[in-house]
Amino acid sequence: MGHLTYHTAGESHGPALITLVSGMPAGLEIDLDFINGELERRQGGYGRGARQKIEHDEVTFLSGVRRSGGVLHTIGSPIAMQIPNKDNRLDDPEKTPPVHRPRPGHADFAGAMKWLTTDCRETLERASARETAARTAAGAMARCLLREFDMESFGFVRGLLDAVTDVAIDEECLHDLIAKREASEVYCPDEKVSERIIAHIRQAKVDKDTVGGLAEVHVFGCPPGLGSCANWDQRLDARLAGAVMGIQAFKAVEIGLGKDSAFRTGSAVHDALEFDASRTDEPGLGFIRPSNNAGGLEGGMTNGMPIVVRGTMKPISTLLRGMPSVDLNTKKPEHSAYERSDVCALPAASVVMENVVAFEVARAFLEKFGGDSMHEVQASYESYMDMARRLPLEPWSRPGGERAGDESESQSEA
Ligand code: EPS
Repeated sequence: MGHLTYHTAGESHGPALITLVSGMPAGLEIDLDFINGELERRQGGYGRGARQKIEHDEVTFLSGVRRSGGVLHTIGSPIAMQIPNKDNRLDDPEKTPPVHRPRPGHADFAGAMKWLTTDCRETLERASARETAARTAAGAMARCLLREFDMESFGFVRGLLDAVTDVAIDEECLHDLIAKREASEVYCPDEKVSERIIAHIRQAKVDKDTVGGLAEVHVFGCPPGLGSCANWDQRLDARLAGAVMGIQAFKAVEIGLGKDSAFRTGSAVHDALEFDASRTDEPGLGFIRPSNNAGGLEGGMTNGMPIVVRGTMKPISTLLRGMPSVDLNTKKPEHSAYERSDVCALPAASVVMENVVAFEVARAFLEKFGGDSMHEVQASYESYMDMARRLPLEPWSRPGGERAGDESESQSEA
């Protein structure tokens, strides 16, 4: 069994988006309605443009799953998912004309230089945030695995400009938080702040401008020890940062207290450790932290507390009012090109973030507990949790055998 990984393919106005997931154990039940529900949420949110009225994102499986007894489940082979683009017009040059006036902030200019062209079209087609539908599908599939082990990811909009909620996120009120988020057109579980966020987006539209903002994800139920301090690229915080920065338009990522750690001393940052013997059945194994400034990660490994990740999205770079730019053919000053776009895609980005974060947690989970089948994964997980609760363990010895070294010790004694 290889590592859990995924790739995507597809252009914004090509025929379809493709997600290829490999390394998922066999026997995992796939909740197709849940995956499609996440795709639908990603299409929503106040501030979206006209494109979302055209598309209706739904996954079709091309490989890696099978339906038996009415249940869709993985079979251990690579899983290919397809999401069609209804606005499929990339092969019609009249409907997808060349773009010579790069939009500052978009991939247009850097991509044109990279591929040695003055037409930004092909760059912008792949750089488009349309591709996040494919990534959301991968993450939502990974959440089917996490849910089997009582892990859940919750993403929401923290705020934008001066409208930022201080709502506390707690697993105990998760149902209430989800209901409040669902009731908000901007996926913010705070009614008053939602209204202010909407007002800012409306004003940006009037001003022919755009806005970004802050999205946040909490992952509950993670056992300790996911990720590793052994190598930098196995640190889960590093991988989470990479996954979140990989979302189009994200410019910063924080874990837990994040950048505010710079403005406090150590005693006001680090989370004290306590033990409560009545809570050993919980993922934290009875170890309690009165605070969670570390965001559930110490040394790049989960510590049993919820993972907390916050991402900063810059404002959408396609401005109706345009920005000073240069025509790449004439080198003369021009206003940047306008392509139909969103005024704000922060609510959608919070859904993408909720799912890509979950994928990285699932990857780390399978690195620790992985096996070819769900039977093996479950046995490995349960056995580890049982051993962790029984700490300190006796030094390892082969069941029924002698410990390595016993023989030489007895020989030297003789
Ligand atoms: C995007 C431009 C817009 C967005 C798109 C991202 O697409 P279009 O040019 O077709 O109107 O709507 O996002 C999506 C299509 C999506 O599904 O999220 C861009 O340039 O990044």
